Amino acid sequence: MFQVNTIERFILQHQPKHAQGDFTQLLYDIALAAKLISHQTNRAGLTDILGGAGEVNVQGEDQQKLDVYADEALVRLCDHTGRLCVMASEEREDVIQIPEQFEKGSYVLVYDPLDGSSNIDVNVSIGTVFGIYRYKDWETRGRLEDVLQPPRDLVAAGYILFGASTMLVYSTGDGVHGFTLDTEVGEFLLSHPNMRLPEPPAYFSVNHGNLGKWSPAVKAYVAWLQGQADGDVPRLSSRYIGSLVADFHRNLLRGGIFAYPAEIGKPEGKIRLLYEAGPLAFLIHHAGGYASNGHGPILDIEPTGLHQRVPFYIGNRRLVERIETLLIEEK
Ligand code: P6P
Repeated sequence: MFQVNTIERFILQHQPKHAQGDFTQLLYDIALAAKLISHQTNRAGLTDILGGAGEVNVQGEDQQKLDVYADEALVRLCDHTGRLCVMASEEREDVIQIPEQFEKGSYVLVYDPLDGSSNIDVNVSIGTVFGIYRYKDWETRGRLEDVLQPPRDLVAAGYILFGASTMLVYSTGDGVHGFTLDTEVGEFLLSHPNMRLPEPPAYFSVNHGNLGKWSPAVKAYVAWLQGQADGDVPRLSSRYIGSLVADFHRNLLRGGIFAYPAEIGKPEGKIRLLYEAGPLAFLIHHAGGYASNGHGPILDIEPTGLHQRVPFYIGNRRLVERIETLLIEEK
């Protein structure tokens, strides 16, 4: 009999020792949200879910209707279960409190409900990124301090990729595992167990249109990635979709690096620490790779604000460490 491994069965078989039902159920809740968002995303051209929502979010970006839908889906599925004590979303200025009438739980959910949403209307893959922390202090749980934790303290992280198929990839620190949504039965089935970053890497992902905004060290780094500088870099192909989760996922499967460097006048770069760089840094760490802000591990950065941005380099360790060397030499 072939083994059908649903995400529910897999989570139960691999739940970390600290997890009781709550942690496992929280992952189910996220998987359910993924199914709801996938359903809307796949119909995006057929229903009135395309286009702008007519609002600007805390990032100053035009909110897409699917952004709002994905954000609402995660809040409504998670705010009353008694599993969370607080949430934080890319789409909302402040932390999301658990409504008074519900019990506060032990976990903190940080998420970008739909990263790359500017690509929705042109039918390019988009994604949700999430991270899960435990509370800091039981009596005071539910405060900003529970959210502003370094990514190294994550107990789980993952992403959902809405592409040719819908995939949910997550780690609780015991390997990185990928599930593909079987739309016929409405289940996420294990399709990519124990994902490891392959060597040698195949791709590098950076927006060359920003060349004029980079420091000399970053320009030298990108030239090195292009193989123009010296022979010790395997031939890398350039692939940049403009949707972080899609670029990350391809590089995780084929090996490579995604870079969103600091820019002259924008030293913090573009990618958000809490709900983009941090969870992906956790995942790449458990897949054998490395993520840096150009000076050190993303995992060790203590967040100072919900929407803090960081320069971001993530992928095969040797490719990432090169930028750290070049930036030290630039000083
Ligand atoms: P640029 C999407 O807005 C996003 O945050 C990531 O998904 C993506 O990698 C990046 O921005 C693209 O930014 O400036 O190259 O268009």
